[in-house]
Amino acid sequence: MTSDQNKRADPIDPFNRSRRRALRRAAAVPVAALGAAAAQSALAQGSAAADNLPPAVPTWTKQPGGPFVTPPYGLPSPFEKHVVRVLPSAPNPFPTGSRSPLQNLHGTLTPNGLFFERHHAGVPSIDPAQHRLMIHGRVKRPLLLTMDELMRFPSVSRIYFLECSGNGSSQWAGPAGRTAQEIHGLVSCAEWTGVLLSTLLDEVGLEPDARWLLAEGADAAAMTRSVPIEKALDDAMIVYAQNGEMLRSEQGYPVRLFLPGYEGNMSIKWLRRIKIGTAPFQTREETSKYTDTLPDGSSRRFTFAMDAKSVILSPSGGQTMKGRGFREISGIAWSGHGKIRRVDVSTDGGRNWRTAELQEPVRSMALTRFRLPWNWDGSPAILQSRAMDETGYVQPTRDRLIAARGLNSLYHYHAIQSWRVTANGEVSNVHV
Ligand SMILES: Nc1nc2c(c(=O)[nH]1)N[C@H]1C(S)=C(S)[C@@H](COP(=O)(O)O)O[C@H]1N2
Ligand SMILES: [Mo]
Repeated sequence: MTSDQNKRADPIDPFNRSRRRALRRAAAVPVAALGAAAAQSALAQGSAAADNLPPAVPTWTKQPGGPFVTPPYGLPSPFEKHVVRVLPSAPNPFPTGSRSPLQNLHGTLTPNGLFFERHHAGVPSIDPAQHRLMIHGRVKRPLLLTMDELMRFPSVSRIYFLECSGNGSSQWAGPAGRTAQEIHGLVSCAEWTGVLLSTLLDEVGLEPDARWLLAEGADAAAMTRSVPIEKALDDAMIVYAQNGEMLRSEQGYPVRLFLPGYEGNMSIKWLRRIKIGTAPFQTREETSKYTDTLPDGSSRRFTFAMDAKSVILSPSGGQTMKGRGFREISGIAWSGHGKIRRVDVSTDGGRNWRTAELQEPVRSMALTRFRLPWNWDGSPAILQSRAMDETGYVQPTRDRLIAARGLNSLYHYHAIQSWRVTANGEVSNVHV
């Protein structure tokens, strides 16, 4: 087991010192020798690629690139074919969602083609010209908006994560799932563009007794949820674009509700109706679904904001670390209550912790990238990350989460994730 305590006892930062040593060693090896070694290993693997390694000029430099017939809508490099969303591991004749390949992503934004999906009745195909958004109920001037009309209102663009409250739910029962994608891939992050809901509510004029609103989707699930008026008037958005382009069909084209920080199911896709009322509407999704049964049998309801969570993505489950020495431990943290204030990382199963660096700018209710250099000495390790948000809330251990919530819950699992590293570098999902 690596001991971070020993490392801390060293007056000189052990990471910098050993890194300098590693760099000196690397510099001492002639470049040509490195090339020859790499070429030899490529040959040993039966590859004909030796001619493409330095100092040789690779084939792709010797001739012009392909003619300019890139598809009108660009695609990732064919060498990145493996980076795709996956369906849940249990076979399902009617798939209900797909997961983001978190461990293959960089930085904090999720490309639209890799954004996770969760559908209750499939993806409807909606002609924007025939779509309307109705706002009615306890208002002075009800509205029926075309997409063109909606897009004439002043717009905002903001970066937020979206997480399904069922993310990680398989972990309640035990260490199920292999990769970060399989276990935690129901979270993604994007720049959302649309109209603040408060702008539209200003337009319709709320009656003094307006307290809640109902949001309804135009899919076959007619998904409905109640939203408190405070959130609606605060940062709720009526979103039509994501990462610079119109919403993808699977994200709610042509328009969705977006409630920053709140559990994903409240951000109603394919939004067709907002009804203003005086009390919650008690829809199926907030009575039977999306509630958590506590140890005393009572139900936790209207949870709204997702609690602080983090997960190490590099290295993470299913990966194999190639060789000891320096690497970066890196992952994502987020909180539905605001900004991430700090992420601590342990390499010894939670005995010792070091504070990771947070990628700037740290945004409220957005994925936040954390990074920490690690000199892996080749011994077995248990990697963990622990997020703290600006309210002071600390991501709980699995034991603490279960002590507070019991084991009857399906949703809202956000305990510290542990990855076991074996001496041969294999990384797997464990509960400690
Ligand atoms: N109309 C409608 N809205 C919906 C859903 C749905 O099935 N129908 N699924 C909800 C759930 S459970 C989640 S987690 C998010 C997922 O959004 P995404 O598919 O854009 O990731 O949308 C929510 N909004
Ligand atoms: Mo969800």
